[in-house]
Amino acid sequence: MGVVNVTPDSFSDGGQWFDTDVAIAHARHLLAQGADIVDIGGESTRPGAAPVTPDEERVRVLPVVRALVADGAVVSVDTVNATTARAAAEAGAHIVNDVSGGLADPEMAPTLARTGLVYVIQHWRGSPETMDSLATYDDVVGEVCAELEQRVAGARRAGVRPEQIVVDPGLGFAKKAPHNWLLLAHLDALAELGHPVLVGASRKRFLSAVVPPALADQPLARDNATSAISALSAAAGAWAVRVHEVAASVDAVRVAAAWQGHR
Ligand code: PMM
Repeated sequence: MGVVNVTPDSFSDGGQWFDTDVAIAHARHLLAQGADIVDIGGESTRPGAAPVTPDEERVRVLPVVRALVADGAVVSVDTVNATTARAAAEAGAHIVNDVSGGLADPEMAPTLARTGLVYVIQHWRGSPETMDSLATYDDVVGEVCAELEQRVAGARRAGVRPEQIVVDPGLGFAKKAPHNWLLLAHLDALAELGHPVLVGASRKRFLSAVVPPALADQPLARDNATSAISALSAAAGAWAVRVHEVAASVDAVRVAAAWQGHR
């Protein structure tokens, strides 16, 4: 899953793809590099990012979604807003990627039940403003699994079918570095929830621990580490990895598949 942030202020690629035509060209580039899905987002979830109204979010993402759907691409929309999810479905999108797992907008799950799209339920706590203060766990793997199970149960009560649901541990969302590593090392526990697992580690701050110290503050310097995580996630059975730099992760996932195929 290749990331296209149509935002002026994402932490990892702030502003690079904000123009509609540039965003469409970037998504096409990621698909040409081997992405199976492109994930189009119009709102940065970085703490302190300027809030975006759902109206503005739709102005940003819908033209990009329409162009890529017309190309025949599999399109995901990264949104916490049900109105944007519904408009994206009408524009032909295939997946709604909700980093709040339905907590931000009570209309999200009913909307997904009606549209029937694939629904990525990500774990988070609080909101982008408060999540850092909520990153306290006795047993991060057990608590994230239990909280995701609650989100999934809520979606099911609203009528979402089990085969629509993908779960995501939400690396960096109310998680400190050790929490992210523990969740990665226990992806099998997430898989036991019975849904495909999406992993979004790309360029996140916790990866700065494994890059040379002089590059620690540069998100783009985390791409090699990201592709290593892609290989390990694929080997652990993940359904998809959400990444900014697609080419290396495509190779990494293929390496994992070849490796597993020879066991
Ligand atoms: N991370 C970000 C945004 N959306 N969606 C899912 N499903 N999982 C993630 O880990 C995730 C996400 C934040 O990263 P970005 O601002 O670079 O897109």
